Amino acid sequence: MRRYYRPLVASGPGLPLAGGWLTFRDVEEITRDGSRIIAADAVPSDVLHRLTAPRADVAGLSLHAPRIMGIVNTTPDSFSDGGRLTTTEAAIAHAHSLEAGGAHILDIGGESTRPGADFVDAEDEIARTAPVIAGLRARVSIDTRKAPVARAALAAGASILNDVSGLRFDAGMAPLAAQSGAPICVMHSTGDPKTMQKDPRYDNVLLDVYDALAAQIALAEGAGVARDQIIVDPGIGFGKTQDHNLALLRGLALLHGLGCPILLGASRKRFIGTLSGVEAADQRVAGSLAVALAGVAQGAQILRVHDVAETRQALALWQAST
Ligand code: HH2
Repeated sequence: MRRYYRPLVASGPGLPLAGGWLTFRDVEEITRDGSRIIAADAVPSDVLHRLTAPRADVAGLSLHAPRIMGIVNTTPDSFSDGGRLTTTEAAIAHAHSLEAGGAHILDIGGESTRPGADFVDAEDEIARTAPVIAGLRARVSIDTRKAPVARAALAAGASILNDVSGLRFDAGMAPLAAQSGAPICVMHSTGDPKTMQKDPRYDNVLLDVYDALAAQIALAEGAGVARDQIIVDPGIGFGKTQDHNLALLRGLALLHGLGCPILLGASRKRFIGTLSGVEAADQRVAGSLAVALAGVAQGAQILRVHDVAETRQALALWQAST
């Protein structure tokens, strides 16, 4: 039976977690039947290497400390900020304000992937995103499922690919990542945005997401993508109930066993509203910060957030006081 290894993270003496700011001495060895705690030196050496090795830089950005990815949605219908940035100028101005607030990466998206969102043609998505990217000098990622949109974004100056379908939507995405050498975020999702929230089911959400990401990493490597250029993301809210989201957050450190940096995107999402009783998405900042810090406390290297300056402040205090 397949065994999975979740490092029990700490901050004292121990082995470094992904070469970063946390350590671990013990590991939860998990099977689909149960789990037990074992010492780190009892973990198979290949897994232990993936759990401890420093991660490669992402587009020149070192991951020895948590990094902030600021969200720039050029869409009319994103769940929390849709319709605010429908001109190139407004999107560029917002991107500049996120940069000033401390964003290390700007994530530019031209198609909402919130539950129930409508499909956007590649030409429309390119028209929304490429001029914005061309107007920026920052480190930019393109949030798209479509290879033609990603290609146009790279030509306009983007250096990171962010695919919420985890390479399932467009077979051209992995070859594009391979040929361009751009790092790619492979996010876990099921179905598509129209239908993904209709009764999502898993045997064991944490282990199922781990296995699905491992399969997509293998697919990417098969297409020629270097493993150290792959970022993984559990896909909070994408084909997941509230319980699924919480199980993934609590068990997040398991994903370090994939040997790739972890990106966490929980900002302002519905479960934060549900658990806090706050309906308006732009009022969910405090809950978003709490989840972001919970992610960092499990070694997530990149936080995808709407509220960049607030996240930077929270991170600075978290780092100083732990
Ligand atoms: N979430 C959203 C979009 N892109 N990319 C990654 N890697 N991880 C995420 O969790 C993620 C993502 C959805 O959030 P948002 O962009 O705010 O909304 P919308 O899809 O409605 O534009």
